[in-house]
Amino acid sequence: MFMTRILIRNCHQKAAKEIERASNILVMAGAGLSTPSGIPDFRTPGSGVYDNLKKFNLPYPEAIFDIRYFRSKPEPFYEWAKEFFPGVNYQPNDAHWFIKRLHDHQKLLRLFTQNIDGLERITDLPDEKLVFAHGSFSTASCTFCGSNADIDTVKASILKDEVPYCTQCSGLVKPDIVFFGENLPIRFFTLQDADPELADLLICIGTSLEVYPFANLADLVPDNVVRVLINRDTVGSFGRRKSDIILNGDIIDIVHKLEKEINW
Ligand code: CNA
Repeated sequence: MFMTRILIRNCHQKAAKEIERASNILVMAGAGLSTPSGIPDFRTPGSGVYDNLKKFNLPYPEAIFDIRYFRSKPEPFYEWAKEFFPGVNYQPNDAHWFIKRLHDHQKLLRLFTQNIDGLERITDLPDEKLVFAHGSFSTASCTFCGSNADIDTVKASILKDEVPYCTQCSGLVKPDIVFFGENLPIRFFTLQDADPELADLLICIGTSLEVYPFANLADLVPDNVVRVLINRDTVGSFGRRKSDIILNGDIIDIVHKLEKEINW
């Protein structure tokens, strides 16, 4: 017990030292980053999005984010979107602010996020530092003709329980978040090629690393770059490289410990 505690404390110290040393930190994040804000992740048993979808009678849980299912039955997605539209019900938590602090200390190379809740933007991280790998609610377009739609009008419709239609072709309009069956933004691929080579530390936070191609990013940083995992469980290839630092536990507890070590 005593030994375990010492080891865990040393891990936080080690990670803190790496953060102090680094000046180009690549952060990759997933739904676990936002669970402390009250937004359920996909897979945590009992509280994840997929466990809360029973009322929609979906043929399979992922259908809510499947473009083919959406075209035939868009209401479940709009009902979900009404709850999670950025800035309506949820606010950034201390882990989002920890990433902002990395930027304030000129240490953040980029934050690649799978999250579509937009909480990173609310911390005022500049767009140039952000990659919304699975899109975001900041723009919207027609799923039929691709025309851009005014996001404020789309938001107003969704909040009023009205299905938004395209003004050009009457097709279904949705915010530009990436559904299963749709391509990731080009910005993701461009920076996925460039950033790993520039990074001098990788921090992976709150993701099961089960969704590709996003999950690949963790393996694209060169072997000599230390990788820090902040997550309840050990995921992906973490632990396979000798220099990996694995911080298992609650994200908020961990970032508080790191900030204390760094004296932020
Ligand atoms: P996931 O598969 O649900 O994994 C989340 C991971 O975070 C799991 O390993 C959890 O154990 C861990 N975790 C959750 N809460 C905590 C916590 N408080 N402390 C420590 N660890 C925690 O989610 P991924 O992001 O890996 O999956 C990718 C999907 C989820 C993407 O397509 C996202 O768009 C999608 N998603 C996004 C949101 C959002 O925008 N907030 C919410 C739900 C799903």
